[in-house]
Amino acid sequence: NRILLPYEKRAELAKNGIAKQLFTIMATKKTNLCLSVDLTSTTKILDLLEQVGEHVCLVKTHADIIEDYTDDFIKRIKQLADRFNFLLLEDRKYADIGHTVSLQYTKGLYKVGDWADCVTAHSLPGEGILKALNAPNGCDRGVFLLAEMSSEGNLITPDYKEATVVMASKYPELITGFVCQNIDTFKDPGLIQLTPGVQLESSKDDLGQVYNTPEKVILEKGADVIVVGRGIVAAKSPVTQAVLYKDTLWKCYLKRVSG
Ligand code: 5BU
Repeated sequence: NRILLPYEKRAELAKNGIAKQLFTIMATKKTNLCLSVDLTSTTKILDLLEQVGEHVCLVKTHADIIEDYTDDFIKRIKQLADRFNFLLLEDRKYADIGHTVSLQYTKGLYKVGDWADCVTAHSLPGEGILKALNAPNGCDRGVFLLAEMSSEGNLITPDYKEATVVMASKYPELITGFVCQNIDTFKDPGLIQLTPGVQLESSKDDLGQVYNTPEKVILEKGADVIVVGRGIVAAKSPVTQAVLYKDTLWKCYLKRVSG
């Protein structure tokens, strides 16, 4: 059972370079917290990461919500990633034909392929999307495929989810893992389950987001890396809250691997 293995063991089983790095970072820094830094100002993002960088394994961005995006911002966030040893996930949820996705990934304002260690993508368009997201000149890059979503009433079916996992299995060197909500989604211990929709209390927002607790997502639902956005960024003291999430999530992980 993949969820009983410690991250350092799973690092050895990972076929994608980014999955290997992420498992290793989690084991070294003792954190499985991914901060979803859903803020719209570059100074706010950089200030927050300056303070919480040491507590996270992964920082998830939505580059297209930033009001004052520049290449200098990318230079700085990369410096923070190096300094604090975390990876960058651009949550772009690509969903077009391969040719368009290839342009979206490498061109335009954001040039995501230049800086993001990994990205999210829908399996909906078929395999062409994975061929389009191949690493630029030999860098380590990864893709988290969406197998499930956290939002109420989403249209993903069990068949779609299964077909997504089969598609991923043809690209072992590219796939970092799945964005999903449930333990039965996949078996391969070398892949990472990234789970959003997490807060300290079960709840919902008013636009369909559904939140489960750390205990539930880690111990029952198989989450390996846990995505927290507003639970941290909208708190009165984001830093205190980040530490609280980090400690809570890590305790659940330790309980899980100790059987
Ligand atoms: P929140 O503030 O913790 O609700 O933020 C969750 C983040 O995860 C947000 O950036 C979403 O775009 C992202 N997300 C999600 O909430 N649910 C999903 O199924 C996927 C991504 Br895929």
